[in-house]
Amino acid sequence: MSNIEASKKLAAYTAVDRHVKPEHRIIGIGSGSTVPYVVERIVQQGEEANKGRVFIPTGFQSKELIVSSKLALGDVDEYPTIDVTLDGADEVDYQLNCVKGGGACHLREKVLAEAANTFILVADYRKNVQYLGTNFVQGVPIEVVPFAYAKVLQNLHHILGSPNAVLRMAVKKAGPVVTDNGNFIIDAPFPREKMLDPYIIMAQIKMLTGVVEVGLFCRMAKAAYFGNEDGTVTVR
Ligand code: ABF
Repeated sequence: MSNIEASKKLAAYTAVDRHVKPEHRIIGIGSGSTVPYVVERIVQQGEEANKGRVFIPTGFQSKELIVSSKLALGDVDEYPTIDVTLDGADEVDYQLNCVKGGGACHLREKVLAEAANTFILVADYRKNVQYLGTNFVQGVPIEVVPFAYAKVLQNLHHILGSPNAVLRMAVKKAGPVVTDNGNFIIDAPFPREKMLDPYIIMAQIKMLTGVVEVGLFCRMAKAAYFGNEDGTVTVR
């Protein structure tokens, strides 16, 4: 197992051990490559612990994960209050604001984060940054209704002062990426100064007509767990 993979596993296992408690019945399961370790650890809690629990997915990937792990599947429209949701992130800052949506699932991820009494982030050490946009985040993902994408791009260019926001294309540019909700994704890189208080830019983008959800999660997480290369875990 590579160092990065081991770091993801460490973060996920530690977060489950601390936050998925015997009394928790409704559990939100996020997306990405760290979350399978979350589910793996939950399964290790045993059949007795998982009897009567319902697991709510953020998208197709986590739905498959829940079903293949033989856990009970539910949906957020049936269970609008969740005990704890665990999810990955593309970057997390020191105030626990984060960028999500690399996997184009951030609308459902945000609904499950908001529905949760406790929202926990799990990630490897590369995601732990002082300011969003420090490492490899290519931009903030923005889910938009398809017919409005050109207008939203125009408005984003106006807000950003440069035409850097782009429509996310599927592999080999076969066409735009389409989300589980039938929408498109725009990736909008922001200048560093806009990320000092991401809440402001998040609110500004959410006001644009045609925008469904922004991949900035501000002041939502209770804690973030980062697995480090040396086998330690950083908790924020
Ligand atoms: C989801 O998966 C996303 O919101 C985020 O883009 C990504 C993180 O994935 P990984 O755990 O693979 O880094 O949580």
